[in-house]
Amino acid sequence: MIEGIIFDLDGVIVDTAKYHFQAWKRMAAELGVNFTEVENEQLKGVSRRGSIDKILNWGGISLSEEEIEKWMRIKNEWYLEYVAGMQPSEILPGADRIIAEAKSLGLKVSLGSASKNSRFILEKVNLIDQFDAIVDGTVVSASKPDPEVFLTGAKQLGLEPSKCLVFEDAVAGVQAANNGNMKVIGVGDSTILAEATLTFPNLENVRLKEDIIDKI
Ligand code: B16
Ligand code: MG
Repeated sequence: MIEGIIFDLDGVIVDTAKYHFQAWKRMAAELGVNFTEVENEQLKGVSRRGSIDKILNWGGISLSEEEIEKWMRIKNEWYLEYVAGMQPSEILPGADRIIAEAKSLGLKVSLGSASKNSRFILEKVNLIDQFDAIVDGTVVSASKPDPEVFLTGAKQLGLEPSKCLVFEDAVAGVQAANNGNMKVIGVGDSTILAEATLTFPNLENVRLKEDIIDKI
């Protein structure tokens, strides 16, 4: 029986990937590297450090540890400028309704995100008060597909992992949930997220109880 829900942030609750893309593209341009939307897709769910390592690798660039730290800081400053104007209207269709449905069913709700900016973003879209726990890149060190972020979420909710259900849009996130012995709802392309328990292209018309909990 499911007693808790753990939501990924980017790609499930909000589309921050487009803001990450703008900021990484700006950094890549300064470094004389072309960075494409196709490449950006591969950064979903990947940590900030993991992302810069990939971009530099694709661009054939090698930087000192100090330079890498500097560019991560600058990229994040740009990213924070872009997300500063986010509004509740940017919540992806159905995400807020599913969170509300979970709470009305008496389920606990946690965030499970790689982002170090998750609290800022949840405040911007007015959802921060809906979460019983927020587990993000500021509290965990291992990246998805390591299950640490979701196992920490289950622990903070006081639940066994097997009683938690994860919502994820990234392959590595789906694998992280499976590695943590949790059922997982893939949000996106069912062929890409084939390892998920169930997938939906988006959450717009999905009902938590009838379409998910009663079926898994
Ligand atoms: P930050 P998620 C992830 O969020 C993003 O998908 C990924 O593109 C980003 O690099 C990562 O957060 C770290 O974000 O730079 O804000 O710490 O999908 O795990 O919610
Ligand atoms: Mg995501």
